[in-house]
Amino acid sequence: MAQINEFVSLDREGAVAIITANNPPVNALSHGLRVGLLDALKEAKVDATVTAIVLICAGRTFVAGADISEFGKPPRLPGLNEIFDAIESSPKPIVAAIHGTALGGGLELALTCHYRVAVASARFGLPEVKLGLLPGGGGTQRLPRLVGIDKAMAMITTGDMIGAAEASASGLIDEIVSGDLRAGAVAFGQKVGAKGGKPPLVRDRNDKMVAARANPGIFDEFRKTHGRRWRGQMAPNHIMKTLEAAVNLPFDQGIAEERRLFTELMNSDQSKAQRYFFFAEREAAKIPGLSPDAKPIEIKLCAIIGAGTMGGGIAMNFANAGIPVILIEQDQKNLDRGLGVIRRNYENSAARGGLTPADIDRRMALIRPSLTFDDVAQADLIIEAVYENMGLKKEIFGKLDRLAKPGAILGTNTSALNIDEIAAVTSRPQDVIGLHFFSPANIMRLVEVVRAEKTGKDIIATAMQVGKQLKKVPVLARVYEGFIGNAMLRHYGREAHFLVEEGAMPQQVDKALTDFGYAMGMFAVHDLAGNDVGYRMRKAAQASRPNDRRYSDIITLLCDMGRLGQKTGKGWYRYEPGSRTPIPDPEVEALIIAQAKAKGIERRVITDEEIVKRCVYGPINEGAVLLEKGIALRPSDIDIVYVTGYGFPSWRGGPMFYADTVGLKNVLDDIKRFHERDGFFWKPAPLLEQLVREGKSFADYQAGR
Ligand code: T1G
Repeated sequence: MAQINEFVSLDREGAVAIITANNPPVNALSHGLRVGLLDALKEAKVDATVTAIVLICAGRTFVAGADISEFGKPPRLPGLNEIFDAIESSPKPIVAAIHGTALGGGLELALTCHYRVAVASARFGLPEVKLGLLPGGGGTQRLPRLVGIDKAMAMITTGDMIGAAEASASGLIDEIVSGDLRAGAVAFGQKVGAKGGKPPLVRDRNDKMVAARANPGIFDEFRKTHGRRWRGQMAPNHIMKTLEAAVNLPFDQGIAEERRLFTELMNSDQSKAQRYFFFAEREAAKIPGLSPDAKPIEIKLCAIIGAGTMGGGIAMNFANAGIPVILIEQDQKNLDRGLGVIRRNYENSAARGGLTPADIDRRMALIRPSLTFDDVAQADLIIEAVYENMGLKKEIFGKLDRLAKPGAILGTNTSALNIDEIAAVTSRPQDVIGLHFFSPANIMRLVEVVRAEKTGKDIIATAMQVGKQLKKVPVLARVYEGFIGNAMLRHYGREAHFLVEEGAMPQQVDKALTDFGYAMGMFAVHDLAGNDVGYRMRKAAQASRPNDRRYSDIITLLCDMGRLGQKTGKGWYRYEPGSRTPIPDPEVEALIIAQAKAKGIERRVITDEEIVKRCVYGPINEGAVLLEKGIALRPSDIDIVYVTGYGFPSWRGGPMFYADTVGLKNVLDDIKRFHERDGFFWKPAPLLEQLVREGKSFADYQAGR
């Protein structure tokens, strides 16, 4: 075996040359790997004793794409296309041998090979759209030629992966290798090598393009069905243009169009934001100050107290990850209802093709229902998920302290209560931690991991690891009212309600926010969740709240009128029976105008710009406060929370990244303007003022930490 360079080796088995890429952790196509691949290809191609070449990767995965960390930097040759041309021009068949994930430039590399074989667990995808990009290495032109235009549209506009069985059925791969991948690929290489003749190129496959050309309406149809999800985003729309080019233009012209549109996206703010977000998600897992010997504890069994909406969703995450879980309730009725919801959720996923009946049975079998609280004694991790009541939570943690085994982690799913206070009722506060899941917990990716004052480092390390095991994005926070997300959300919500009193209507606020990129506006979300969420608390607070600040009571008045939202057919909007489409309602508009009059508020014309600024800058200002107080570790963590938990558009990077793109001075100037008008809620965060004084950004702040 010859070591071509640090990243590539060249080996032989009979007449088959084997090129092995080895660039941990995910064999990204970094410069060094590209150099090595090109040299190895050159060597194998000119060796007359070689009849076929196998391209395989060492480590846990095949190539997972171009090296994202090289984007935005001066390009270094050879580029990807030089490698692809070297492969396509080979007179000897080249077989890509795939395990793990063939993603982005990695799948494009495989698509330039003459054949593709894979192990059954391999997965395939072109996830560039998640980076605000499109496949820029020929993927938009080659993939549809193999799998057809419909599948290519679905795969590339979602960026979702497919498995080996689906890849084989759709013609993406030529063989699923059972047993050792290398041996299987070499055998395949020997077979095709012996055939002789010019190896087949994907670029020459036009049968599926001709078929698509016969149905020109497919693109608009696809846009009509999926376009709503792409609102405001450049990448999905550019992708559609490249796929139209794939069907309507000769291959090389299609490639030129792909390159043109790729370059546009690469230079766009949206892609910069989404590339920032990619690394921010990985950064969130790295906790400074957690010494290497803070060893995560292995969780073999979890127990969840409460089978309500949150408890049930959390239990599903553990079953999905293959971790047995005991689901504890007080009475059979609640337990049966909780299990029923879980099974229905799984059946809905199966109906969408996401699960097989066997998968459902396997996961349900991992969820052990129980009416015996003492069962917590067996668990390595216990998560309390009962409704928000401090007395009840203290009672439960008191019992846990007596019953849970030594070293068990005591987690609470509270979204608002003081975890130090909860921990204080136990003799082991170092084992208590907040695990704040978001509803629906089996879907939402965010988990706020809340360290209390005495939480041990190994408990924090374990909680972060469990979050990753559950395929969530765990973000560390400290105890504070609303932790990170809800602490920021209250500024967003407050301003939306005030804007409605001052002159806007719910539909104007919601449109301004969805145009900005939110999936749903504030008032539509209220109606979906129910305006009665927090009603009792609001009513109770009305009598005792200090009168040195402003409140909006419209949502409480709507509840008094029975306008609880979608569930009562009317809330901030009204809904036709069976429809979720919000319709502005004159009755609400009249209530709003009357409320403003009663409070002596003179309504005025409100611009969409003001709506966005007040609803977005409020959370930004609070974000700066959270950094000062050490509640959040870094600005990028705040961005992760707000994008994965609160619907902030990922193509704006998150509120803190967005603030940097607007310019902190501009943001501060507006906050000061709002402060002049409404002193109490808009005190500029000292950190924000300091950064502006120093001419720095949140990115500088993070880099300086
Ligand atoms: N480039 C650079 N670094 C990468 C990388 C990549 N493509 N993929 C992963 N990493 C780093 C990551 O930052 C982390 O680093 C470590 O690897 C482990 O990753 C021309 C333009 C493969 C499914 O979008 O989806 O090709 O934090 O923690 O959970 O068309 O990584 O340890 O320092 O995520 O096991 C397209 C991106 C690129 C795939 C593994 N490819 N990667 O998940 O590990 S654009 C992608 C992933 C492109 C071409 C275009 C996942 C994974 P660190 P990890 P994981």
